[in-house]
Amino acid sequence: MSKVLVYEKSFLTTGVILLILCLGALVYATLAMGIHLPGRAGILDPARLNSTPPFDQPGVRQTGPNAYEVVVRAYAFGYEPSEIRVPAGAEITFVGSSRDVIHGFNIEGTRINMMLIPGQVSKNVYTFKEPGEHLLICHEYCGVGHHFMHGKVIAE
Ligand SMILES: [Cu+2]
Repeated sequence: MSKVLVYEKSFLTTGVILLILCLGALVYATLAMGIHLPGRAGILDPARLNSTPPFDQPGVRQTGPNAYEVVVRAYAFGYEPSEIRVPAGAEITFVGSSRDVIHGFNIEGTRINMMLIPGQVSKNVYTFKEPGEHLLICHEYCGVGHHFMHGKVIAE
């Protein structure tokens, strides 16, 4: 066998092994670790966001013994509520939507990173292990006031 054929064979083998490893990682992440792309948690009329439950009452509410729901409305250029206080160690479900344009919902230092899309409900669950203050920022360019759009999440 010529040297070129040996190289070609080893490149092909490496390629196939890498493909199988990547596919395996994908299947493992999906089935064993439960990692999924965030799906649509619901749809609504963005013009009536302020009167559609649960967005008619933005804020933090207890939903179980150690579970809380945080309902957030985004608008140009802010969040309602802009200061969110949640207990550390509890399971927090963030539910958000926008009434005008696409906004971001990124809590610094956590894996909470959602898009708040008009007409859609975004949902994400997180537990703050330690008490602390986190910056909440919009990471989707939403207009001239985008860089002023922020809030605060305080785990206590
Ligand atoms: Cu923005």
